[in-house]
Amino acid sequence: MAAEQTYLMVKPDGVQRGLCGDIISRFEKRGLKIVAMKFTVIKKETAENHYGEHKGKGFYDSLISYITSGPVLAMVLEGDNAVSVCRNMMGKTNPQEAPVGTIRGDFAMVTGMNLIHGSDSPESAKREISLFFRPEELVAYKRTADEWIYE
Ligand code: D4T
Repeated sequence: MAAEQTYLMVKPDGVQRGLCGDIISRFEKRGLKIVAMKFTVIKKETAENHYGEHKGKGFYDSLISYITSGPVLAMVLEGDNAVSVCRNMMGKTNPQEAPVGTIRGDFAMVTGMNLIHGSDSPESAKREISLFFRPEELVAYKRTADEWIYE
């Protein structure tokens, strides 16, 4: 098992709808390991940094006001190929195209309220983790269940 870390975030709609528990539970049950977690309201400048690649697009302003509109649950999860495993569990950006069984496919209806963010590559994960967490906030520990999750 090559441990990879990814950045996940339950967005303000997920928090307001009381879906944090359901979402965390899916990742835990799958076998992802929780390394860090933080409940916070994102500052505008952090949001602009996080979504910098979308600056200038038609949905950019509403994206920034949505993501800063209330608390989010930010987390770092670890596991074998964690980035792609978590992206597959989230489903497509447009929830109407996300298969049933994925988080967006089960709980969301439109792209502008798609519940969850997940890093799209290991490089993005590193950048996003350092944007939202200080190094000492990532907790290193041995999880005994790993013996029953990985061969
Ligand atoms: P995030 O980054 O939030 O996990 O979403 P994705 O990785 O799945 O998708 P993305 O980067 O392409 O989009 C970021 C964010 O912008 C919103 N969005 C996107 C939107 O409101 N309208 C749009 O047309 C697109 C493409 C949703 C997610």
